[in-house]
Amino acid sequence: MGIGVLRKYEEFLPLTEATPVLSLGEGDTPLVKSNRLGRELGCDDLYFKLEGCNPTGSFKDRGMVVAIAKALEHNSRAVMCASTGNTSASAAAYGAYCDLPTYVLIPKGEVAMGKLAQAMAYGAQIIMIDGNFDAALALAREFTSKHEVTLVNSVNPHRLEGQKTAAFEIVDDLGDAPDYLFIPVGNAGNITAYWRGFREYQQAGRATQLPRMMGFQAAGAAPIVSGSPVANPQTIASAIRIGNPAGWQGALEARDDSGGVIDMVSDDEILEAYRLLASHEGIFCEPASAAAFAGLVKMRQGGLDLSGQRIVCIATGNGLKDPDLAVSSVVAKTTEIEPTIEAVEAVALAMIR
Ligand code: AN7
Repeated sequence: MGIGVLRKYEEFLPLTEATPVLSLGEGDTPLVKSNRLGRELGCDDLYFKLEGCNPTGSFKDRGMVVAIAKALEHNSRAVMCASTGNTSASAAAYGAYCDLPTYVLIPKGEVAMGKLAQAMAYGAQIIMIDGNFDAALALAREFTSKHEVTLVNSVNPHRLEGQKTAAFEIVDDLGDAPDYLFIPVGNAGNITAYWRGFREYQQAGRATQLPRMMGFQAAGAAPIVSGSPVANPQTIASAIRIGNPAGWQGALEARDDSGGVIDMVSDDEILEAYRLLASHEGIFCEPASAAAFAGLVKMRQGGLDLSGQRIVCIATGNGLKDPDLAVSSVVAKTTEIEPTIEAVEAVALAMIR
C-alpha cells in the first residue's frame, strides 16, 4: 500500500502534531532503466522517473498533499490556484478528498483536455481567464492576498517541500544522487524543489554527491534562457507555456550551485522526444515532460560526454493528459480490414516478415 509522502518522509517535512496525515497514494513512483534510448545515445546508465504514475498523473501531487494538509491545519476554508492544467487537476483531487472548496484559474483554451476533464470530474470551480497562465497567476495571488483563501501554487512554500521528496526517492533507489538530472522547466518550482531535496539528503548523509541540474524550457517560452519575461509564450507543450516563472531565482540557484544549465528545446525537438519515449521505451509522457529527454539529446549532440555518467530524466506527467496531441502528432500503424482470418493474416504476417 502506498503510504504517501507525508508519512514516508515525515522527518524532512514541515509537519506538526496538528498537521493531518492524508494521502491519495502519491509518491513512490517508478524509476525505470532505459532499455533502448540510452544505448543509442551512448549512455549506459540512464533512468526515467515516472511521475505520471502519481494519483492525478503528475508530480504536482507530491507538493499538493503537503499544501492541502497545511491548509487544513490552519483551518483554511478554500484553496485556489492558477494552472496550465496539472496543478488544477491535483488541487481539485485533494480538495475533493478533503472536502475543501477548490477554485482553479486557467488560461482559456490552453489547457489539455485530460487535465480539464480531471478538474471538472473532481468538482473544482473552474474559472477560465481570457489571458495566459502568467495573468491567471497574478490574479490568483491578488485574490488570495485579499481573501481568506489559500493559494496552492508553488509560491506556497509547502508545495516545494512536498515536491523535493522525488529527489529523495531517486537517491533511495540508486543508493546515491545521479551525475545529471534532466528536468522540464515551466514555473520553475520543480527544479527548485529537486535541488533542495538533493542538498538536504546530502546534508543528512544519505547521498555523497549532488547532480548537475539540467533544466529545459520550450523555445517559445524560455524567459530564463533569454533573461527576460516572455509576454506571449508559445509552445505545443502547454504545461510549460509560461512567460514569467515564479521560481526564476530558485532555478538560477539550482543551475549555478550545481554547475548545470538552463537551456531550451524547440517544439520539433520536444515532439521527437515525445514520440521516441513512447515508441522506444514504452513511456507515454506529456510533451512538456519530453522536454527533459529532448534536452539530453540536444546536449549529447552538442558534444556532452555521457559515458560512465548516471543520468535521470524526470517524466513529469502522463501522456494520457493530452490525447489529442498523441493522435495528431504520431503516424499510427493502423489498418482497417474485413473481420476475416484471411484479412488479419494478410496484414499481420506482412508485418512480421
Ligand atoms: C507535466 O500545472 O505550471 O517548472 O500550472 O505540468 O515546476 O512549473 C505545470 C508545470 C513540467 C513544469 N511538466 O514544472 C501547472 C504547471 C509538467 C507540468 C512542468 C509542469 P514547474
